Amino acid sequence: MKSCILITYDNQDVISEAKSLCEAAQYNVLFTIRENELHFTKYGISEGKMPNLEDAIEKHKPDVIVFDEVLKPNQNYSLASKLKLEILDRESLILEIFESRASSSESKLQVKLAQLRYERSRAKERVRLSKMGEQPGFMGIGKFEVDVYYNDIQNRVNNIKSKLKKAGKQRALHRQGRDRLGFKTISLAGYTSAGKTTLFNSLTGEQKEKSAELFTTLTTTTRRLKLGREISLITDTVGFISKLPAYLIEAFKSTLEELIFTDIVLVVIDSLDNDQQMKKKFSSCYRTLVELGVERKNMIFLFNKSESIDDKKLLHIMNNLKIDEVENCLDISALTGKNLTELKKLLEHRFYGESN
Ligand SMILES: Nc1nc2c(ncn2[C@@H]2O[C@H](COP(=O)(O)OP(=O)(O)O)[C@@H](O)[C@H]2O)c(=O)[nH]1
Ligand SMILES: [Mg+2]
Repeated sequence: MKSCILITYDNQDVISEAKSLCEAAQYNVLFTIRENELHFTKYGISEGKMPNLEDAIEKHKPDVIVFDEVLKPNQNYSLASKLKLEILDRESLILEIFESRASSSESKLQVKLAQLRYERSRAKERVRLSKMGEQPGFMGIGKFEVDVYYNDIQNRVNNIKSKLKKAGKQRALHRQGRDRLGFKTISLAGYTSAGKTTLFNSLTGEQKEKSAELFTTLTTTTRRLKLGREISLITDTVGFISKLPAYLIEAFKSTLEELIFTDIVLVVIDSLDNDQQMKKKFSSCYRTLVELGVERKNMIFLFNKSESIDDKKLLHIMNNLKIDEVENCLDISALTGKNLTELKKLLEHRFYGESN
């Protein structure tokens, strides 16, 4: 795992999302710098805060800086040369996450397409900087015409788009391959920082991978989960991300889609969010799942972080989200373990019925 210093906004929800994103991209956050404003022309971060940042770098020696906002090429370049470190802005961090999660040929193409679009939106500016001598040796080619570079990206975009048209046809086949081993499968969905990974670890934590050869398809985000005497597979998916720019949505959906064709989707909800936020996150998450073809009856709604929440509050949350299938939801705490045994029982019952 690599390490980073995170620069983000001074807001608990934003910080917690940004940290979860870093974790999903396999960066250990050594230190967090909180700012009210990250749109300063030169570096994104204000020049006044630069000494604090440099001190933190000196002290923590991170591999990279994660900047939780979009940076223009000149800002990225200025900051990187000033700090002598690689800078990942919010969108390139998200792209890294998608890249690491994409496994079907279609989702790999979608991620590549998004990367090229990210690149394309910066192409002209980068070439301009390189011509001005502000970004010497850009791409190791030296000075060259903006059109050549831009057209090259455009050609690659077109090429991928035509490949995607063909890949679409393979989707159905891919889905069928999901249950190749005959195990029941579960996936975790929900917003970033709702507690999916914590739940994933709590549920699977103590279980050792004994018969590794049986589970060659397992990755770091899919593990086996024992339910009674049966074994199922559980997958931690890439979470829903706030403020996802339009050009990243297809890549997001395709990386999610290949994981979501499971017998059950556990929709993890952060019970500590306020009503409005919770409703907004839940509806966009629910809508996307339905769009991807997940049926409501195959979803189990989990009100996580509920260790200090009473029944009255719980009813209020269910009302707010218009969830009335009591048999399909559970208040849990991934952190304290509250109702995790009940969750396993619920899954066991769903999969194997009374006989087990
Ligand atoms: N209070 C409380 N915090 C939790 C619980 N589950 C997760 N968290 C915290 O929520 C944050 C995000 O959790 P994480 O599992 O990374 O979320 P993910 O982005 O959905 O995978 C972490 O700081 C967790 O410690 C819980 O049940 N109760
Ligand atoms: Mg996670």
